[in-house]
Amino acid sequence: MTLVVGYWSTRGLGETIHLVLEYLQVPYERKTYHLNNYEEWLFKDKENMGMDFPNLPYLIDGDFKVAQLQTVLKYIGRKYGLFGSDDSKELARQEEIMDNIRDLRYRFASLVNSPVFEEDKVKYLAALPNQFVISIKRSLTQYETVLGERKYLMGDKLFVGDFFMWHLLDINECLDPTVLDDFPNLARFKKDVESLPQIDSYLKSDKFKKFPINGPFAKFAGATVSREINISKTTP
Ligand SMILES: N[C@@H](CCC(=O)N[C@@H](CS)C(=O)NCC(=O)O)C(=O)O
Repeated sequence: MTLVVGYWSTRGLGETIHLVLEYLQVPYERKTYHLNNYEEWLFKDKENMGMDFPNLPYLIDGDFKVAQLQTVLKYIGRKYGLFGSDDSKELARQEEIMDNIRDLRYRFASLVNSPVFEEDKVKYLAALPNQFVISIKRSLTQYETVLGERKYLMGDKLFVGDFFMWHLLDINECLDPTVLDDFPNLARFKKDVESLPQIDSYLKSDKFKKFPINGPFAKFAGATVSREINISKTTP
């Protein structure tokens, strides 16, 4: 059964799911909602797909439909051996990493949508101790330490969180190509993930689009739309 991943025509939150499925070489299709025709999602599929909590990204696996990035990644991970453990402490470590990366992803989203983007970008990229709310670098320091001698975030074995982290690092490098300069372990980790044969060929293929990363209202790497977006509209 071919899986279906639904998402906007941006890298956004959908890309990590693509990366995991490309690594696994699991057949999947993309249902891409183009921002120029956002009504297809908002006023058609969202209401009619029979999902309990319709959102983007979503995954369809046969008659099972589910949304929420973390949930989708864990579902795929459990199904194909890239998430989960019989050891509740190891499982909690996997969950902790996933939740933490999600927080960092939201921090990136807050930055790129900030009305004072340039000002906030300076704080985001500063490694000052009093910038914990907004700075990415202090959080990257934690990952640098966790990686230490480990090849991947949980050790020698890949898990879905590694792909989530790769994507987070990649979009931050798009924002500032020097962001990993002080983090040799993270830079090595990023290269290791992109050197996996399946990921290497995916990143070189036409399927992978580095940009746009964000929606049309973002101040950085946002999608270009050729028409007005009026999301207050309530009827098709
Ligand atoms: N917590 C959700 C957030 C999903 C979300 O905000 N999706 C945005 C795109 S990044 C969207 O446009 N959703 C479509 C909708 O709200 O109908 C997740 O992690 O999947």
